[in-house]
Amino acid sequence: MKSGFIGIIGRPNVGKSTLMNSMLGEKIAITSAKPQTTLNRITGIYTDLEYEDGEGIQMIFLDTPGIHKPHNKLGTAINETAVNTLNGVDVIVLIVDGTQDFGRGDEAVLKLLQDVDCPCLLAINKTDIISPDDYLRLYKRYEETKIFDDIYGVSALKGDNIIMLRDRLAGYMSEGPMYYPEDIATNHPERFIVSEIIREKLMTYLKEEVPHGIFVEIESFEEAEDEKDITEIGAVIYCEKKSHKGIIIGKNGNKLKGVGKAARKDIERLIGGRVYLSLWVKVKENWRDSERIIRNWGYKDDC
Ligand SMILES: Nc1nc2c(ncn2[C@@H]2O[C@H](COP(=O)(O)OP(=O)(O)OP(=O)(O)O)[C@@H](O)[C@H]2O)c(=O)[nH]1
Ligand SMILES: [Mg+2]
Repeated sequence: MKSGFIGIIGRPNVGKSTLMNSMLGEKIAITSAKPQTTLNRITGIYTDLEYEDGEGIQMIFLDTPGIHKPHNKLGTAINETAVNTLNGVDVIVLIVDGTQDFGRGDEAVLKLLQDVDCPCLLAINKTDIISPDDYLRLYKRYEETKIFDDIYGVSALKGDNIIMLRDRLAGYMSEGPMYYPEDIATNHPERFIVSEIIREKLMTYLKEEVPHGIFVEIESFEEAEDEKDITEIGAVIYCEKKSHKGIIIGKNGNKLKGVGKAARKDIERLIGGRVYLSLWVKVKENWRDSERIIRNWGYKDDC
């Protein structure tokens, strides 16, 4: 059996989570059009027991928060999570957004990679919406750094070149144990994935500052006892300001109802059964600057 760990690294919103989901062929990590959607290291497990005439392979992808200039303690903590992932993996994939020119943020990420001694591949993402000229310009800029074993143009959204990239990554796996059972695609508890699904809908449906100050806590999770039964889930949405609470709930509670409905559909797909979802909204002022809350809520990477 071959196995190993792959770190997925890059600036916010470049498509890291979309890329991981695409390589897994399954949605594990939440995604949205807003930066800083991913706040934890998200594990995605790809197992193929038929690989190389039955030798088998298990690739463990680690999707990370976007590396950025932090403005609060949460930002500092999630940056650390991403940077810590550079160590202890077998190979790193740096993802860049092909629609964006090379800038200082990219320079900072390259600097981090220069100090890492594991192999790196580059994926220039969003090729479905970039011109060949822009692609070539970025390709040359990154090629001259000599950091990357190879550079791929991919579209995580459309699936272009994704299997090719995954096959190439498989080459970096080495003789090793099967870390997880073959039928699991992530090691995160169901409760965590459920809270992420709710956060994804809030990221999608809310504007500006509001979605970034949100944390979702699952308060109760009563699993259905049989197929006819319904799973009952209660979740609290914490936001940073009283005014945000009103925005989240919306006129006549319509916003929250919409979020609940969209989240419920995805949760039902995840657990394969009917779900009753109750959502409450509470205010915890400036929690993104509270060391204690960030640690308690699991955003501090202690590895
Ligand atoms: N057109 C296009 N859009 C893409 C592609 N890949 C991702 N996106 C979009 O880019 C946005 C960001 O995608 P995410 O996967 O959430 O990006 P991320 O790098 O994980 O972002 P953070 O977790 O915030 O760091 C979403 O709106 C995606 O649909 C792609 O190949 N083409
Ligand atoms: Mg992400």
